[in-house]
Amino acid sequence: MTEKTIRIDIGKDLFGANEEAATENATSFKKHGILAVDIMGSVGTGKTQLIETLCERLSGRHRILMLAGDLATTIDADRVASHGVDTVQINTGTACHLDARMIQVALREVNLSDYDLLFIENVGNLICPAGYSLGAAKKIVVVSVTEGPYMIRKHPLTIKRADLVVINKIDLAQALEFNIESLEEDIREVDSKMPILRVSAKTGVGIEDLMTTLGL
Ligand SMILES: Nc1nc2c(ncn2[C@@H]2O[C@H](COP(=O)(O)OP(=O)(O)OP(=O)(O)O)[C@@H](O)[C@H]2O)c(=O)[nH]1
Ligand SMILES: [Mg+2]
Repeated sequence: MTEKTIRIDIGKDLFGANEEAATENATSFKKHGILAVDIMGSVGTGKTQLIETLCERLSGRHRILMLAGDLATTIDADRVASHGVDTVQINTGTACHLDARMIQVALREVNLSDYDLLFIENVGNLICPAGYSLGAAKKIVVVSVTEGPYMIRKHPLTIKRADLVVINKIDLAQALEFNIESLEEDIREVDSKMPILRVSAKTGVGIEDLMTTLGL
């Protein structure tokens, strides 16, 4: 009897298939003139609030669609829809991230010619979404001053994959005695060239800079 061991690199296959779908998405967004922005970050850092504030400022100028990634609810999609923005909810069930195929399924019934700006709110955590490209032209990581001082050092991979890091809730920094400079140093330690913006999605501070950085 001969015994043969075949090593299957599931990670490579899974990520390879996702990369293919992500490339298809990117091609489709480009063809339709859509800027797609993937917004990642831990639970409660203000991803939805940031999208709401951006939509308030941009809905007169841009035709916006929002895809909300959430395990179980439509809460975030409903919040954004209350600003008159079209939304599609993706409930991932047990999956801790969106992937490129989920985006394809979610957009199946959507006429992409109706939009030029797509905000994708990824599932709230700083770990899983980093491994899965969605085909978005910009990946933003939202961190905030309420998560404690070590979140960058503990999650360098997500930061490495980002195009921009937004430090949100700066209106609370003083009350929490939060050292923003030290957080920015941690980000630069991971990527010395990473663009960083200080923002309060609640008060609107820094939102104009964010729009400029995104070319909106
Ligand atoms: N003070 C202050 N509160 C904020 C700011 N941004 C968001 N919040 C509040 O923080 C809480 C969480 O905000 P969300 O926008 O729901 O956070 P999220 O990242 O979308 O959360 P999940 O979707 O659950 O991962 C809400 O109560 C917001 O009102 C900010 O800039 N300043
Ligand atoms: Mg949210």
